[in-house]
Amino acid sequence: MQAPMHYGRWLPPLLSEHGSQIDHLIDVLHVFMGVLFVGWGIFFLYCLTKYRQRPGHTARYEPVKGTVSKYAEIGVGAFEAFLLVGLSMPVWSAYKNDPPAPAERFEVRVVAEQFQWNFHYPGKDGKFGPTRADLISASNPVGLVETDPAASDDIVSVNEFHLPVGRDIYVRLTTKDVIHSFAIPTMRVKQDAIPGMEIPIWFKVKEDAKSEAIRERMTQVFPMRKANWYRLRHHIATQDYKDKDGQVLLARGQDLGATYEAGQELLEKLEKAGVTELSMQPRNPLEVICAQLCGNSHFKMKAQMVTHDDAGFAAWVEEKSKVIEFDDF
Ligand SMILES: [Cu+2]
Repeated sequence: MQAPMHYGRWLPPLLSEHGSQIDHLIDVLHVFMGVLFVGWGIFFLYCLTKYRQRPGHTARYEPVKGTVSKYAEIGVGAFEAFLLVGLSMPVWSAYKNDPPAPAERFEVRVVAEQFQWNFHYPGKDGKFGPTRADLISASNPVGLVETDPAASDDIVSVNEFHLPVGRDIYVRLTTKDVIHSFAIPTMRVKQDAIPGMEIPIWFKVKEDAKSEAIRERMTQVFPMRKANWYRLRHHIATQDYKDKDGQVLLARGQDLGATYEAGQELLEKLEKAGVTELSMQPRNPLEVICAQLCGNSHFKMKAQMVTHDDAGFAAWVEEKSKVIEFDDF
């Protein structure tokens, strides 16, 4: 049994190989900004009281010639230069100058649109079928040329991003309409998607970060008085909850229902049946979000991310490739 995991109050769990240096940078920046905020705040309050208007005091209009503030400014400037040149640039260059080799990486095309994420996989042959803008439709969201042999086993998945763990993932990112931003908080991945451009971004999901394992590690026990539908609507039960006659009210793997009313009703029943706490886990702990305010439904531009081991991923590819072939006939 691995240690429990939760989103916490600071950064979300880190599930990619490259992310620890980025986290370190974020930590250092926050501490520095905190020091500046408190320091300047104290100075501001000091000035407000010391130089407030009162009888017998007149304002002077020449600039102040204080040495303390001059050295403080120089110190802040120097430290900011260090943050940029000493910390940020090395992290950035280590990451950005070293894309995984074409022979080793696993490529996925990601096409953003208002308001969904389309994922295009090459399928079992490892070759992407060609795409054309004029073929784009509701049933063919990336405009795949379905008659092309390379396209026959391609997989197009809408709002579901399946990936193998422990492999170099190389995302080729573009968008059909406006600028979006491809963001996976748990992977420390964020990249703008620009119309007319294909921008690569790469990362590696940690070996132990399979969706299933993460879900188990995120199991949480909620006391009944803290349970409500809004809080738990994306959670599933980890065990059966029964009433006094032994009838199952909430089965293992199920959620509290699709609506607030249904959920609250179920919670009342559970409470009446003597349930005092609920053991729940997120249905899907990983997601892709859009980090660019891209229109009125930006908030729901989300994809579920599902991470598999190699065998699980191969099984998914097998299953999905079949569906496409079936559709073609
Ligand atoms: Cu968007």
